[in-house]
Amino acid sequence: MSPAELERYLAAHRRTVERALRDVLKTPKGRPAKLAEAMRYAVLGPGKRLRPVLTLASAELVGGPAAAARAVRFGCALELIHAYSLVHDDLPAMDDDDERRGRPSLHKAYDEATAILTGDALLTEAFAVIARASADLGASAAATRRAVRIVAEVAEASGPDGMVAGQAVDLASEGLANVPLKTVEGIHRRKTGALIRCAVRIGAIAAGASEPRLASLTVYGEALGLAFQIADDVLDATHASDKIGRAGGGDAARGKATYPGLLGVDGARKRARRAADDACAALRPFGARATALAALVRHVVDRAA
Ligand code: GRG
Repeated sequence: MSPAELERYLAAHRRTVERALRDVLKTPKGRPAKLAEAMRYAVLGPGKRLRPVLTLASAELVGGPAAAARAVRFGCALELIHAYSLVHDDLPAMDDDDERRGRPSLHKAYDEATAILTGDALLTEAFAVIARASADLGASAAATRRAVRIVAEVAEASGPDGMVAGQAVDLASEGLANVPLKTVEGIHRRKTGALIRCAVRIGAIAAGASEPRLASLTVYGEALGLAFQIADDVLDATHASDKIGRAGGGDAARGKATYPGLLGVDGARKRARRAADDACAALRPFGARATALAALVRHVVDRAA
């Protein structure tokens, strides 16, 4: 798939996601107006929508366009969780960032209490979205098992053994000298990788993937998560000022261990390319139908080349 074709593919999938996100964030009667507005501010700002696009793409690969349509709201739930994590990550008690996605971070646009509550609301609402979307999978015993599995997958990826664990270890190792590569890998596997892996998996689960197909897509998701994080670190190390919404020069400037810091910029790029190769190899069972997912991981790595 050429870069232009990938761009068209991503744009079409992002449009589908944006429509679904707006629908998911419609304000029910009685919700406090400031909270509702802050939730929309957090989610609907200019993001890449990587996680819901992955859920859509994975469901489409396994079950075609109808399966993708049924999976989109599961992907939106992950985007709500991703947005919550960014809002809380920006708080003074965490990374203390004034900007996000090229705009004031939520606690700057509103206030700290609203930022905390908005994160809480987005995390909780994500599970309500999943519960509502589960009805689209049908009422059979198999469909119910898939829905319950999706709830568990999302909770595990985002909770105290997933993203929250990654964030906790990350904060604890800030400013420490000689953080080993293994620790850095563990931080990112849980902090960033778990949600990306989950995005791919829940799309496949919603579409009724066989266990071998799900295992292949899991390897893809893990390798993509690694490539994504390394590319992000390399972009920070090489041209931090070109990046939207990342103030302060990234993790290295905060005294955190990074892949370029540990492996050098060239070593980090090489490691990202190897991860992209692993991701593409995992797609082989799907043949030519997986070209978009293959092109996506190549694109992630090429951005940092
Ligand atoms: C507060 C529990 C808790 C967790 C926060 C993911 C995270 C954990 C913090 C984000 C820190 C960060 C900037 C990590 C670098 C990689 C990353 C996840 C970047 C942001 O994701 P993108 O690039 O963002 O998908 P957009 O804005 O495009 O959605």
